[in-house]
Amino acid sequence: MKGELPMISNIQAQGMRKGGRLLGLLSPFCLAAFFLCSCASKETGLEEPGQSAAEAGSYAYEQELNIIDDNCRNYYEIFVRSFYDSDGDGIGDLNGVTEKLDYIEEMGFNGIWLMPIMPSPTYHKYDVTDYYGVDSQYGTVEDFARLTQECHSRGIRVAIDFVINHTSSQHEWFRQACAYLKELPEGEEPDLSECPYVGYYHFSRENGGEGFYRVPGSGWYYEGSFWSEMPDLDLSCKPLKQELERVADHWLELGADGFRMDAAMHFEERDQTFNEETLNWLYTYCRQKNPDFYMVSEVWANRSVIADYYQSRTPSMFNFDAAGAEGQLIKAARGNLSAAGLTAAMQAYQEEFGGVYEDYIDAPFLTNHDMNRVANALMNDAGEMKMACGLLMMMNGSPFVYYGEEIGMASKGIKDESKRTAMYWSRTDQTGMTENPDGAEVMSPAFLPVDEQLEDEDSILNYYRRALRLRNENPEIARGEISLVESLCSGSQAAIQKTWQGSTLGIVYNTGEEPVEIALSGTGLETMGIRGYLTADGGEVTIKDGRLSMPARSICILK
Ligand SMILES: [Ca+2]
Ligand SMILES: [Ca+2]
Repeated sequence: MKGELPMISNIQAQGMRKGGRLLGLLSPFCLAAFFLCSCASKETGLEEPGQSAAEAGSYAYEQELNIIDDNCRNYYEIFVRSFYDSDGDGIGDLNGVTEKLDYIEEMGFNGIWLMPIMPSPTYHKYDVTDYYGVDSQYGTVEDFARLTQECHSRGIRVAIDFVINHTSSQHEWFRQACAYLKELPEGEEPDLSECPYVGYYHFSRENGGEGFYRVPGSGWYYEGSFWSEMPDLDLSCKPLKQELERVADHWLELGADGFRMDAAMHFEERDQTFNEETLNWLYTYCRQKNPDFYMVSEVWANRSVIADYYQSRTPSMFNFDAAGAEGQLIKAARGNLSAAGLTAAMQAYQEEFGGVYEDYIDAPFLTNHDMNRVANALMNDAGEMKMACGLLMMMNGSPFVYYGEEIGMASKGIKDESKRTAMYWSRTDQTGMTENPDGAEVMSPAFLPVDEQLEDEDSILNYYRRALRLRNENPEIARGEISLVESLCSGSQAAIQKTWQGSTLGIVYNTGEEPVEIALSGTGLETMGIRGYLTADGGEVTIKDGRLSMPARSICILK
């Protein structure tokens, strides 16, 4: 494919980039310039800013990696079905994930979240029929054990989706409970010693209204708050909790390092304290088995409710305030929220989440499997899409990247299937490419597949890689205490400092469409030098006489 792409000059490339698209922008000259530069800087050991214009797009600030082995990680969310197919049946599988670990590692991720892998009748598998197995479409528990082993040897931790608000209506527990209730004579109470599974769910003789369904052929009802085929579990039931502890043991023994807790605010619809206690119970249990155990929970709610859930004293809640087309990060990327507004939000998260639970680890993200993709929200504007990535990667905690966002995949319409389409690896090599979920609407991609973006220094993918690299070079980004540099926070400019273990760095933002020059004198940043930067147009950030020159849509790390 490389040979077929046109040779284009930097000037042409710059012009085309302004059009917002990245198709066919491979420039061997650019690549050569990049490698020459980084070699030169390594040899001299100097971090010399100010390359000539001919080297625009080059990057001479690469630092040593400094990856801390804790639970602040760079997570990659994988829908296994659509990721990589190892055996040619068109369905992605665990061995496919194992095969792509080089890719994941080289991107700079050191954690993966696997969407549900347990046996299930649905394509998304958010309704489990066996908590101890792996769905045969995805492989076996042995495949999972091999995957975690391979991950661990690369310093990657594995979180799995743990779906305990409900099971599948096909789960043996539910089937046995329904069969028992059907046979129960009118007026008689269920005997849990005869059928303990009746206690696992919310059965009642009363129709609870919306979200309740009749057990066919009986006078009993059950709660199914999401769907009739997803009966809700009763997580106050002691035998069920003991069973779920055995399930946790099972997955920890197979090498899982953490759980992503699905639907945590729905455990009991009107009892937040119960939900927090339930998270705390499972987390405490797993922590006893593995002191490094991680938990991140889905509480799809506003900032103050998310803050409340940190009362569970479990590590992470997904930051839904920052996420999605109307979340703080994407809004800031497209200019609907000022950079100053975003840094103020960052400080608010620190105060509000940290104020409830000191050891919280924020879990920011742009999109997930339930949301339209970044490309939709930003109308395929590559510059804004890179900006969104850069803003995410400067956040505290553990950022989560939904597979395919690093190449600017799009989703069409509102159907969930369309948000979960096949990872676009290549247009010439179909190896490992999966089929799309049935019913997915697919549109032709606006950006190149992985193999071609890897070759293009200015691709969205390489922007992600550089942004992840900055996190892996600078542990202060994930862990530092934030303080605003108030005098530089105005409109599309903002600056903060982050301090961790006595080490401070500055982060300066220009989210605007114009280059800016920022005077650092008197801000506390004036003694720092450029440590690294991200620019949407491939331009450079430079410092001269205490003035920082930043291209449009750029972020600079000072230290
Ligand atoms: Ca397969
Ligand atoms: Ca529930």
